[in-house]
Amino acid sequence: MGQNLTRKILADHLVSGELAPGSEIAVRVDQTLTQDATGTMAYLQFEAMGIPRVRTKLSVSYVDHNMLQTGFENADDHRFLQSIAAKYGIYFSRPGNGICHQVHLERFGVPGQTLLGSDSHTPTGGGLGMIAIGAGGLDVAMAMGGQPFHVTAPRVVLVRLTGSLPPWVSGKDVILEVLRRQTVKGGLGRVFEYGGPGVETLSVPERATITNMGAELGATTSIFPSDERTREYLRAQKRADLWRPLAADPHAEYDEVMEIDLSTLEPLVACPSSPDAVVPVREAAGTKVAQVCVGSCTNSSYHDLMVVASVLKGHTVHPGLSMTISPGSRQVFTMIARSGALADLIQAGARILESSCGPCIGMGQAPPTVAASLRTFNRNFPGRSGTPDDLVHLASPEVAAATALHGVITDPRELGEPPHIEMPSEFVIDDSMIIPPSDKPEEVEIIRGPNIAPLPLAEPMPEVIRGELLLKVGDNISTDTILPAGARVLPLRSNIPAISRYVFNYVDSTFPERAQEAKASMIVGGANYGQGSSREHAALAPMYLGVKAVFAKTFARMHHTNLINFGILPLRFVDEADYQRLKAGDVLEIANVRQAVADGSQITVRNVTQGYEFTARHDLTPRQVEIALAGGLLNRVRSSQS
Ligand code: MIC
Ligand code: SF4
Repeated sequence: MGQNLTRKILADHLVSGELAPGSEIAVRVDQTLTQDATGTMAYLQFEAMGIPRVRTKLSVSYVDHNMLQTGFENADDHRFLQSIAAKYGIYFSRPGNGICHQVHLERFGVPGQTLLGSDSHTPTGGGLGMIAIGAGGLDVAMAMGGQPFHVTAPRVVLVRLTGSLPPWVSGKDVILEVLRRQTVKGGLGRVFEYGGPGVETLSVPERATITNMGAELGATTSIFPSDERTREYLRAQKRADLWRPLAADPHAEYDEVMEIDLSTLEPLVACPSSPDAVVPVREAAGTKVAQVCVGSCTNSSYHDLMVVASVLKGHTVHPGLSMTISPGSRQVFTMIARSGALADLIQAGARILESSCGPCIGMGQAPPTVAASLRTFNRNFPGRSGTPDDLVHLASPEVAAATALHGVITDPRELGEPPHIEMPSEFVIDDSMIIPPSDKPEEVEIIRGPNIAPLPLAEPMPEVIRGELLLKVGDNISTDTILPAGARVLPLRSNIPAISRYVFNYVDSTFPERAQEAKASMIVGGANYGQGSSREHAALAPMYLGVKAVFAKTFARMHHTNLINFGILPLRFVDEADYQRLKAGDVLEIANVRQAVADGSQITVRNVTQGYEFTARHDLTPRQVEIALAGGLLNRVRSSQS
């Protein structure tokens, strides 16, 4: 049997471990990326390591999330990031240059290399044949310091594509179909590798839309082969020299296979408030919409915006809604401007925003109360838009354009002939907004604004964990629920004491105060706890408030690692019935916890309030056990240095 592509690239980068699904492997990291909302922490952590220059082949720091400057915080953080980049050997993509994943695809991604990014949508790079994985900032800092990345060797799922997409159906519909079938929990521990004859019908930006939103499956990553279409894209980016063909061997072995006949797909939409609540657009058609937003790292390529502009040309967006456009990069922005498409969009009444994440992360454009918003983005978790009880739908640029014209969710196939948009044979190349690192690092001073607070550290794990169960939540709780983003909260990403006041803000605004009073506390979640973003703040801030352990039916990959990295013990129920029995307010105790964690995976927990015991288990690898005992990865690194 031949090898699949995922295994080949992982084997090429394997530092230790065995490529058997479920076991821990350490993988060499070629490239890293950070964005500003997770980057400040990552660089503070990198600085603390005392390493003079990054040890990767390439590291890039982007500014794309914290773009609204309603106070000094974000602007100060941008200057901090710029000075850090200059000093430590990192390329700096200035605010205005675009969304990290879009720009990285255009200017830096290399087929066959590994990329670790402090953002969950880093798998966008899989569209170019990279193994591109999202992780917490601390893991990325370690990778910049030359350490390998530790991850569970994944099961590899072949998504076998046949046929070609019908008119008005695009890459977004492919990934929405995968989400419909697999759900937001379906990707745990898996890599989705696309193959089959349908692959060559998809351009790199379409592939990148698919791998990008593979993050919503909870997958480790997603990847496409590197073929003639990849070469064509890299040539158009004047980077053809970096191309190399990469594919699975014939008759390669996979752990699972799913088939998608592209020609049978139709326009799809994810309904509020989960990316897997997918139905055909025709079923949601007629829903009144107050807002249409085009952009985000999922759908803001040149092709995406040209489709929207062609549909809107000569019309005005429906009076019942407000429409926004955020181009994915300065390259895309420049090209739609030069082609005249930007004028068509402006003329149609679309509100043109800067090239950044913008409304996707609640940085402005919160929709009105109890009104549907249709977005080309990747997430519609409750409240993420900035409006509590929001009704966010996710769909393709084609559906967004049709909806913007009609004021109600509209199947674009009703519009007649689709526009024909060619992939440019040459993109506009101008890297002048990417600042290379300084060649005199000793002369660079780090600029630190007052928003940057010292990083709190957890205590080593005590002998006994005893605390009140402060909150019980259900399945699929995302990090947007644990620690919201948005214009008010995001500027506090460099200040853990300040941001911790927003932990579980929309679920229980008394949580931070109660947690601080309790000194030691616990949380209970259902399945897929902590899905969504890579933000380690969703672990750091609860740790700062005194949370010692989280019980759940299952955990999402990145949040599980982040909890361990920041000294909170993640525990799973052995018998899920124990989830039912626990009540908020119960006091729980784990005696001899250090010994128990070190000795095996079974942990006995006493419910002091209700007077019974139950068994929980941890899924920590021996390396993670050491980290947990030390009270987090930073403590462990420090103790190994001293
Ligand atoms: C997101 O889409 O939720 C973010 C904002 O990009 C996060 C990172 C963050 O919280 O800073 C992600 O996806 O990892
Ligand atoms: Fe930015 Fe949204 Fe993409 Fe996250 S998902 S990186 S907030 S555009």
